[in-house]
Amino acid sequence: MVTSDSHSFSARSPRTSQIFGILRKLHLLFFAVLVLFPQLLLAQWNATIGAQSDDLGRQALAFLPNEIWIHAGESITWTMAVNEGHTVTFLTSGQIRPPLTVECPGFSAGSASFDGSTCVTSGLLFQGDKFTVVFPVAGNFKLVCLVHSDMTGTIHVLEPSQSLPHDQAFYDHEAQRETADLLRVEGDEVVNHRHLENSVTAGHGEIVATGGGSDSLSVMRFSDAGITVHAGDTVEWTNDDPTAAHTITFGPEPPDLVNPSSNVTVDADGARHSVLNSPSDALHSGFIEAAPQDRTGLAQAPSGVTRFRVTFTKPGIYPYICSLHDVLGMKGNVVVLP
Ligand SMILES: [Cu+2]
Repeated sequence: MVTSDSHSFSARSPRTSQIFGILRKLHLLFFAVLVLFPQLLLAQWNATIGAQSDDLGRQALAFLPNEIWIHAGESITWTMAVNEGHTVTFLTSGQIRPPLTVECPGFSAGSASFDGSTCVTSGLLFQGDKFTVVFPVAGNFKLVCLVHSDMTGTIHVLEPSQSLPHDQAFYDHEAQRETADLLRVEGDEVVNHRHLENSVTAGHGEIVATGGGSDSLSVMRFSDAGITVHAGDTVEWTNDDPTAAHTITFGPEPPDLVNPSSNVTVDADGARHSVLNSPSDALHSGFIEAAPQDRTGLAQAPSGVTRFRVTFTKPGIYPYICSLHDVLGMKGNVVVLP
């Protein structure tokens, strides 16, 4: 082969040699450019936000996957796959987590750059939205969603001289595996395991840990969405989700979703309680949710208000919704017989 190549080179016309000479120079120039501007070799990575069942009731609140290794200067594009809203947020080390309405403060549209010195967040993203973050410097950065506290991840940004453990195909497969794990079907409906006769489970969920952070699953459904009782009975709703808030809302949604309407009182055991006399009456539970996770070094959080009771005095059909998740189909009726 060597002999043959040498022969063919020596046999070229001056014009052919000239072309080959230019190509060799371009070849060298190409490598010189890559040495001087290594970002031209940089990869663009992709990940997904959220997964959901066909009926929208099971929501995987997760970055899929939630741990990615990349090189400094590279970027990751997250694509939203679900109807539930999420954010892509990188806070600075030690930063107090801001309310969603305050954003980071401020938010970036479409893309941002994060080096650990200034927080970065997307706005509230919905199905089909994309958000790209460039990571110019090496470091290990925590990724969070400002809406869901147990939806976190880690981006490991390595120096270009270090090798990366995985390729995009691995992350695509990992995202599929985590999605299947979170959405695995244990029955379509929320299981009602209350001891009281007239009880409804108002959503349930679980938190799943990975090496990169936490994923969570929320089932956005009422367990017995057509419960039948008699006039004078009391129905009790309990939120079994470790992280998601829900509401029980009769009539129009009030402007303030967090707090209960003025016709709600508090029972001795801390559960909220009200009386409905007509299907046309308005009533709002406020957020029914578990207490946040306690942590050493932080003030103990008060117990969560996880229960709401309504006493029905008159027969009728009383439709209600979760004002946060009715768009996902979280609705029910209480049928009150005489
Ligand atoms: Cu809800």
